[in-house]
Amino acid sequence: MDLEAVIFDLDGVLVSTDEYHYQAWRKLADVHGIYFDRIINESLRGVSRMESLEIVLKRGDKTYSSDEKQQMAQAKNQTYVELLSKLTPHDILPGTLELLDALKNAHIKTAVASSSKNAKYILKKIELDRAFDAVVDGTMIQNSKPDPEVFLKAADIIGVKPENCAVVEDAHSGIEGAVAANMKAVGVFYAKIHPKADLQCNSIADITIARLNAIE
Ligand code: B16
Ligand code: MG
Repeated sequence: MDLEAVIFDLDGVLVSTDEYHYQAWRKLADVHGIYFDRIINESLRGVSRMESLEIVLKRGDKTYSSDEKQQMAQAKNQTYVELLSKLTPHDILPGTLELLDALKNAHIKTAVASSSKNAKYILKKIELDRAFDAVVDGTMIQNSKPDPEVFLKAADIIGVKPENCAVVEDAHSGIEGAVAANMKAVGVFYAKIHPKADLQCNSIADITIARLNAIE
């Protein structure tokens, strides 16, 4: 590919906030007597807060009003934000700073494309809030992954054609979204095995510019 930009997912790619999402959903589910485990949690990756709640509630046997659902989503977010307050730059996943430096030296643009409404807070906590050419978060989109909107918006802001962008994702929904945006998809962690991933890496530490450029 002719690589001009790399668009990064946030939760689970740059920082392990995915574990905090799990803990916060787990607490909410326990309070309401709903079964929840790490396998169900996997299906929430990249999915918006309200859509995630609907998936969690499917395991329960009660129906809730939309006001009750709003309160539940708020309670989950409160737990999550409390956990986020502990974040420091030490939580940046290994290899991230090195890759960002290499991309900057090669004049390749960078962006964050996250479904999270907390993305800017997280980036501030880990002191990466000035590290990217653009940040598109859950407050700026109508449709979350697997919709391509978040990636297309990021590409538009940095002025790079979708086909010249590589997306780094840990979510199956994110790989689907990247492919739908006509971008190259790099799967890490849980998305490594996604059949549509153009490049499969264990983590961000395995990504090099040479490997990205070698994508067909
Ligand atoms: P919030 P990403 C996504 O972030 C998470 O993967 C997903 O689990 C979460 O539900 C979603 O953000 C919304 O997050 O409740 O903080 O707005 O992976 O797209 O960076
Ligand atoms: Mg993610």
